[in-house]
Amino acid sequence: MKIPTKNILLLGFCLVFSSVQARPPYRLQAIAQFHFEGSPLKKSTMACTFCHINDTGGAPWNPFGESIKAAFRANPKWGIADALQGVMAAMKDSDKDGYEDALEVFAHTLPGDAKSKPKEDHKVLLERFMAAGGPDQYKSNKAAPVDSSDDE
Ligand SMILES: [Ca+2]
Repeated sequence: MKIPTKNILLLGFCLVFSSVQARPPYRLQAIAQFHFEGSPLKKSTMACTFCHINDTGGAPWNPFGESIKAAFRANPKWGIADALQGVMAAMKDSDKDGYEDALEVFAHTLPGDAKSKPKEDHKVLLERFMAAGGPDQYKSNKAAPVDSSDDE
């Protein structure tokens, strides 16, 4: 059976269009896992620019979003909850503003935008962060899948 060209073009358009849409489930998971207060329906609770360059989501991603993407590439079996947990545990400073991503999540600044960073002294903030539970406070409520492959 021959598929009309216009149907192939429509399918291609749908695939491309769906891949550039913001991922509300990712945002909702981040809001819950990072303990952000407020309505998840409001961008003021967590802006798309938390991970994306543009406030409409989609490509390109900011350095923090790129860190999450890198976690997915390194751990193909991870879901978003595992990736968020892994990036927090890495204590990396994705936007290189002197504050680790997890500290910025704790302080509610943007971990992927060097122009947004905590006003609090790094040492003082780190002490408060560790007293609150450190990176473990952003652990997923779901267990990360175990890699059972034998290719070490
Ligand atoms: Ca930072």
